[in-house]
Amino acid sequence: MKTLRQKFYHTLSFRLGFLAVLIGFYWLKSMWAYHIDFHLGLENPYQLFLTLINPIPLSLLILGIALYVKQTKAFYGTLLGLYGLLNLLLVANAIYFREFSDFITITTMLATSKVSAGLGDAALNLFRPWDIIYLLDVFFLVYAWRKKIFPLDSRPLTNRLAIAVTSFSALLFSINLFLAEIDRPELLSRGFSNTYVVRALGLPAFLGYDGNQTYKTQKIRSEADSADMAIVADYVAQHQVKPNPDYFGLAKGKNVIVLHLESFQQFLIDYKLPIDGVEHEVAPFLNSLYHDQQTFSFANFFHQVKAGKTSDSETLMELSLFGLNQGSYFVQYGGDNTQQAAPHILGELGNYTSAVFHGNIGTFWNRNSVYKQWGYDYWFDQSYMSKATQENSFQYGLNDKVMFADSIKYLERLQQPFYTKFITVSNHYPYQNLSGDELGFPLAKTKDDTINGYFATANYLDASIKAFFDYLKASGLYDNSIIVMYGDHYGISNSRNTELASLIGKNPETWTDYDNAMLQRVPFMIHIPGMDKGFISQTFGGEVDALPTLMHLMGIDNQAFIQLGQDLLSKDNQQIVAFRTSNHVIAPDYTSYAGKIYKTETGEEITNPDDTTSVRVQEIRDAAKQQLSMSDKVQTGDLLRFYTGNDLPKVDISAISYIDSFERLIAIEQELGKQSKSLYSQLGQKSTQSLFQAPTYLELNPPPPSEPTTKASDAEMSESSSTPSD
Ligand code: GP9
Ligand code: MN
Repeated sequence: MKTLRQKFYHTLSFRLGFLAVLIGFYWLKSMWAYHIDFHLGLENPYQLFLTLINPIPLSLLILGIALYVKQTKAFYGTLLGLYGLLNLLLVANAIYFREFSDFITITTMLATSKVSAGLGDAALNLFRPWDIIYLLDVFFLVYAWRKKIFPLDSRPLTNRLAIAVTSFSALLFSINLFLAEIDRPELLSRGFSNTYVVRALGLPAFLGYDGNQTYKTQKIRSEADSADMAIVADYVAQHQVKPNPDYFGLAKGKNVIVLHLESFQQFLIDYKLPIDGVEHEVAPFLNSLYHDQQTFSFANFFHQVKAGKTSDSETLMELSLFGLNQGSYFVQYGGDNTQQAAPHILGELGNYTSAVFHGNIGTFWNRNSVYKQWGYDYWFDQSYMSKATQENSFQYGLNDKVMFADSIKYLERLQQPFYTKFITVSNHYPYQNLSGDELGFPLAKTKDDTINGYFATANYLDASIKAFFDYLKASGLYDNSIIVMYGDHYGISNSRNTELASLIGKNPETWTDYDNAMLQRVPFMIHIPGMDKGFISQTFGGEVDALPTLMHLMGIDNQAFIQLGQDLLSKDNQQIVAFRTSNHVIAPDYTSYAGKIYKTETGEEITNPDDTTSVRVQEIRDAAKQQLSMSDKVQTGDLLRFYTGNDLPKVDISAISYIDSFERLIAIEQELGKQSKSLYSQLGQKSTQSLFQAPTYLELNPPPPSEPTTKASDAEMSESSSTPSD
């Protein structure tokens, strides 16, 4: 009688047997990835069943290619090579998913050089000790090879048998596809979400599907024409809302300063981090602005980004159009498409000078090209600022205080009015980016270091914003500027939310998708110094609504522009917030998230909706879908090249250069002479750089004298004081 081990070794000694064992390994690892690393949102046992079968057909198809190779070593080499590729795809996705909650697409792969500059440390941080599981088969194979536990099979399969295996795998895949369609009709033609495809068909199928999508996108662009533009223009005309006369033009002619609050979520507003019975206010300065009468604050404002994260938020905020369903709009289209962005509109209609300040390299997210297309006159990236060192920066750029400090030199030379954007970055994943005297804000004590560090970096961001406001006031810029602030996207991804739950007074056991949805709120505040009409609005909106809101405050009616959002201060706002991810939508009455329906006010799940509810939920789902599809038409078809509804000229990118910007600013000042409206000129050629003061955390919160010394001296004091009276 053969032992089990002998049987196993015997199986391995056949080409087909060895292949079957590899498929077995791949299956096991896939199960681990599906159920531990990915969040596939399985809704029923049938979907679970699909995940159990889907790794087999395509791994058999792919590994089966090796069966056509006759020569022994070449066969094993090909087989292991293909096996390595399959596994690479699996492991890379498992790690990628941890931060992006999505799968790697063809475009992500093609764009990695553009987007991953400096990802190094962050990527390392994404590894987990249990990732060793993904290497167990490698250990086994190395062991088997060293110990020669089975002989290599030198008998090739006949072509007929190899073809039979290929055909069998194709048949299995057809069955898989058929079963998947039962669960989700039109799975591939309608492309609900990447997650749906992976959980039904597996990763290689998703990659193939995605490749086909990418090819089609290129085709869409070349096939689009002015008739498509007319459809979108019609939609926009029907959905635009009238400005609110109470607020229209309130900020007309003022400088606009946009502050991008990296990864800052709305739950941090008014939040106090409880540690050992002591509460620590995370964002005291932003909280004060939030409640200020000079600020329009929005309590129900949601980010709408997908894989393009920061770049998606910029697209939404400054084009009032969405990013893409896959990858980053900046990377794929932003450098080429005709676009009517905020800096260009204000430049043409209000003679604004525009500039972006950010402490990362200029190529990240393809910004060097995109900002030109958007008509930004200046782009002050890291090359215009301090040299990055271990102390003053991390992999995504300079610390915010350094970035603000180094920006003043250029800001004070800009002709007014100006439209400027400052992109902060210190509060960026993995939230361990501070050092030296900036350390000190208490770390939370959960099992997840990403969560633990988040509050400290957010507090640093808050302090940086305060320092910048102090500068604006001291320099005088404050009085004729408005300051727009927004959180770009979540900082804590859904996969970590149950760990976060207890810190925000929730029970991780009863955590729902509704809670995930509500955590996608980010701050949106428009601070207008000297204005007293500010309030905290409960209106539901998203980043796509920011530009119409801003334009109306600036006194520019957005009627003639292809902007998909609605002014949040208008009385006619429809308050339907489309998420870019997986058909989620939120309205004041209902929230539809991950296929479930909730009452937005209470979070109560509605499992058996009555007719009225169903009709209404369908209505908001359709509205969101339509808005996204209009955006996709514009973005992927490059439709604004056909738009004639306003006379905004196309941006002349050949007239824009981001080299020697400081010299050009000075030349403009000199040319204008007495007419120069830069702050520097207005102050009689005096620099305001020294007015920016950003005390460190330790300076702001000096530690109390250390415990033992205090006790010792207390004891001494009481001893010495008590002795005489005795
Ligand atoms: C990089 C910064 C971060 O320059 O804006 O982008 P993100 O990783 O948040 O998309
Ligand atoms: Mn970001």
